Amino acid sequence: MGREVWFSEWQTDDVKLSLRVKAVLWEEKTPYQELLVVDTDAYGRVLILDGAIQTTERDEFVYHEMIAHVPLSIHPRPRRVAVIGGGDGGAIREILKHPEVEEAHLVEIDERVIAASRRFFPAIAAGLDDPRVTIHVTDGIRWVAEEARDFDVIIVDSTDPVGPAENLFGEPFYRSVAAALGPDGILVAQSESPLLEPELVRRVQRGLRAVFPVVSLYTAAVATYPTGLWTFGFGSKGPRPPRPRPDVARFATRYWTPAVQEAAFVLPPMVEELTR
Ligand code: AG3
Repeated sequence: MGREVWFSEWQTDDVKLSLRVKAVLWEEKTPYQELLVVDTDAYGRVLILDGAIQTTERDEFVYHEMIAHVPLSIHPRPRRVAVIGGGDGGAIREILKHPEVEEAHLVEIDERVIAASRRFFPAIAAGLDDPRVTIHVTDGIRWVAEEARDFDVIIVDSTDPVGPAENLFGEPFYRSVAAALGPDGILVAQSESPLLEPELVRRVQRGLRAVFPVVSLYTAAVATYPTGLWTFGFGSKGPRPPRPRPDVARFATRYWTPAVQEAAFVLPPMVEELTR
């Protein structure tokens, strides 16, 4: 019998998600984290950082479409957009579908994530060479505080709130993001599973409320993330969710549509209570 190799993400001490591995494509200890790329039958190629699944070929579109199109379709004219984290390039690829976008900045602390994505996930990294894109390999907290001004949309596509991303989940960072946004500016930040991390979801909502006049939350179903139900915090200086503006461009998507977006802001009580 052939040998079976499995990758398991320990989602909690008591729960793991295991994928049978066809091949280990890359393994590296970067200055910031353990980076692993495996190929699987179930989800295609999978990018894993410090043991946590970030991106799979089969379901990445859900998360990347929802983190990008929601703020970009609500902002009246998103010309300057930044992604904090998101070194795989998936959010950038979606942002570039909006013809209003003139500049898309990727601010990734770990250059090795970008390199691995270019090499093993060319379809996800595809947008990174677009002339509208500028890549900044630096600490997102420092970049937002010192270099970012007059952005229309800032997207926080971070890892879990442990390790390098820890300080991306809190009021001080959101304050600094607000200062880097123009008058109609919108911040969207991935905010983890409401079933597994209710206190984190609450903390993000509280932090956003302390800074932004318009605050909300929406969900999406991401198969390979813990519990499958994922949240995104939404903070805005003016534009209100959930509706996309009527003139939003048409482009191909597999999860996001204007109707899905509106529905994504309708919250089950167990999620709604985390926004109060
Ligand atoms: N960033 C969110 C990943 C969180 C997943 N957590 C986990 N598997 N424990 C994804 C980056 C994709 N651009």
